[in-house]
Amino acid sequence: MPLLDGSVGVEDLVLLEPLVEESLLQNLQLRYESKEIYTYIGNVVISVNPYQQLPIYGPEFIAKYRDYTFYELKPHIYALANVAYQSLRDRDRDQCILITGESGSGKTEASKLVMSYVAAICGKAEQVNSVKEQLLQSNPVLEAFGNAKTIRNNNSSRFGKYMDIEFDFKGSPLGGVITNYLLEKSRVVKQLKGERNFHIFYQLLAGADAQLLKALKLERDTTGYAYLNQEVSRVDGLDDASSFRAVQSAMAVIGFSEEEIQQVLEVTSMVLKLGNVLVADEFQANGTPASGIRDGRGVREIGETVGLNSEELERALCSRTMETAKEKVVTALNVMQAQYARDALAKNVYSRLFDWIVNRINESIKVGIGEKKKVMGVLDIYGFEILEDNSFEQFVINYCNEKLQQVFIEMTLKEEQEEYKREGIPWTKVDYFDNGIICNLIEHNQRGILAMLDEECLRPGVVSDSTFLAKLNQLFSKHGHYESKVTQNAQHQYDHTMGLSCFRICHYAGKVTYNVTNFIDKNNDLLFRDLSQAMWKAQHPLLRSLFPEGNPKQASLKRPPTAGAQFKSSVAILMKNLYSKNPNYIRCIKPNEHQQRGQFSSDLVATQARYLGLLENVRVRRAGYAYRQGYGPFLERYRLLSRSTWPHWNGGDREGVEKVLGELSMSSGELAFGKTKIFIRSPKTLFYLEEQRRLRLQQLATLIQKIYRGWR
Ligand code: AOV
Ligand code: MG
Repeated sequence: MPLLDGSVGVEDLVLLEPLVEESLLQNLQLRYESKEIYTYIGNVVISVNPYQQLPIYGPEFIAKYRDYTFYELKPHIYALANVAYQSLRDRDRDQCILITGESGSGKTEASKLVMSYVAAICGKAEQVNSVKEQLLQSNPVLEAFGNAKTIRNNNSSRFGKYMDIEFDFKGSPLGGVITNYLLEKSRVVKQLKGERNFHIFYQLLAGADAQLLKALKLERDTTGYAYLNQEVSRVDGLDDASSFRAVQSAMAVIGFSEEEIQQVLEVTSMVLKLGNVLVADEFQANGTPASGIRDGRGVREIGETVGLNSEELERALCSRTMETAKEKVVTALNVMQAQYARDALAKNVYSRLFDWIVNRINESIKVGIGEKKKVMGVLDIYGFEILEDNSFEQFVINYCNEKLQQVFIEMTLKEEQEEYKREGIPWTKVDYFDNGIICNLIEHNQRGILAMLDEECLRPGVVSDSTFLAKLNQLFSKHGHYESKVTQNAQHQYDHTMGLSCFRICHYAGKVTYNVTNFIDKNNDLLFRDLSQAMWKAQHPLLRSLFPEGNPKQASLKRPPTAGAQFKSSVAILMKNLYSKNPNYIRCIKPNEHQQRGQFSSDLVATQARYLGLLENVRVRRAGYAYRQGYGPFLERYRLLSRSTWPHWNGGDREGVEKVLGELSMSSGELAFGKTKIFIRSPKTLFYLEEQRRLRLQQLATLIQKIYRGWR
């Protein structure tokens, strides 16, 4: 129970004195500088990204953590994974592990540590090993297609991921289910300065052998591809060619057939080639501007790769058919519109391919219906985001985090309450900030921002981002967590940082200003029907299956749900899932903006500590009793403080603890004796106990020395 090693700060922030932001940051920094990257808040693990390989992982450490209870060793993700797994196996409680933090803070690495720990300690049979392999090998595949180099992280996940790992009643893994959220598909066609497209494109070009490249009609050089040559192409520390081979073999382990792998690569190369399809000005017979494909080669090659008539594809890219009940009208697109259509197609094909890959993995790892399962869910999802320019994506990501914060507070409180109940200790109510009002502002079925956005998207007549904003301003002018230029003007507050096309939400983690430009378009997320119908006509079985709505027989006039509505419903499903499980939290923190080891920027960490609600977490955790420990381990540590229990004690653990604490004359409200644990209200009392223990150990050492000298 090394909770209070003075040299590296407290191992549990619940014991922090005084409890203020400054001391919290100092404590994290002190620990970080001593390479102690993990710190607890009760059973929550805070992890500060070390940006270096620390010698604290692998079989030796796994073996250690497996044999000890939570507080007996230094804080570690392994300790959390161990508690979660044991509680799942022995107490039959489904678990979820929620990993949050901003980009580059170490979430994905943490999720892999959890998975590898659990894989190492659960089940040993041959058949179980192949399940484990499949589960673990899903990571390189999803990372190849869903991760990219960004300015924040060389291996940034551009999608959210929730994975249920399912076990049998003995705790051996059976399989799992992966759910993915909101792939950042805009990256396929455009990357920010210093960033790359998704890894797989570079991996494919670098790693495919000459034969495969030829079959896919690709060139090795990335600079020939419009979607790849915008920014950087190489990343220090990433070996694209060997990653490609790893991805191929991972897909095979998971159970993709050779044809399936080939088809996935064909669709991937189709996306690359779409970027090179040049759209140029043309004129219709009547002189109105239109568009045409300047260099037919790209379109022809795409046609050959995926079995699609190239004229059909060209027509779909350059014109649009409007259907009414009575007639069909074909209009030519101008260059801008045709380029937009081309990029929209590339983004759509890629994101649907990604969904297909996730589904395909699920098919391999799924567990038979009817088998009774125990479940451990692992959530690795984007943290709260405040960028310089925040758009629809940040809006939904922050909404998701708002929901997760709600789960977090409610479940932490509930867990506390349940523990008190289990232990037979009276519960005192805890005050906390309830962010339900912000969640409501966004998600309310009739009057929430998402509902307003949908209403605008579906409303006939002229709709635009500004009519949407006007609607919000009207509806929420008095809402305590909503601001805009208009509502500010009404209140005679002038804030020059906010543009006219913006609204601001006061999230639990801070204020974020969103620019409504493109909200309507991104929420609509519509692909021209001409394009989906063309894709459906492809001979390529995989590509074709990605566009079921292109089948004219199935095409209904009903539009698919909007991006916002889809996200909201998947968040709702996720929340329901999380509420049904016992939560375990890993809160990841990025220590600096440079992906550098050893640098700790207090300001940066302070912001994240606020977004993660760490202080609130500590406050809730110690609102009642800051510290609790089973009678056995507690007695073991402190029994040397009482003559009744030292050097020998033959009674029960609880009686022993009563003896020790009884002799130290503490105020009565300070302690509570639960059924299996002792509860201590303030950290000061624990420090006092530790100090007494230290003095006593000194005394004993001197005594032993004296005896030893006497003997000589
Ligand atoms: P993220 O998942 O939180 O970002 P990652 O887990 O990808 O962040 O971590 C970013 C990088 O930090 C990794 O590629 C490693 O180089 C390093 N790193 C993280 N954790 C550790 C660790 N425990 N030990 C050593 N190095 C580590 V994002 O997906 O960007 O939201 O979008
Ligand atoms: Mg990640």
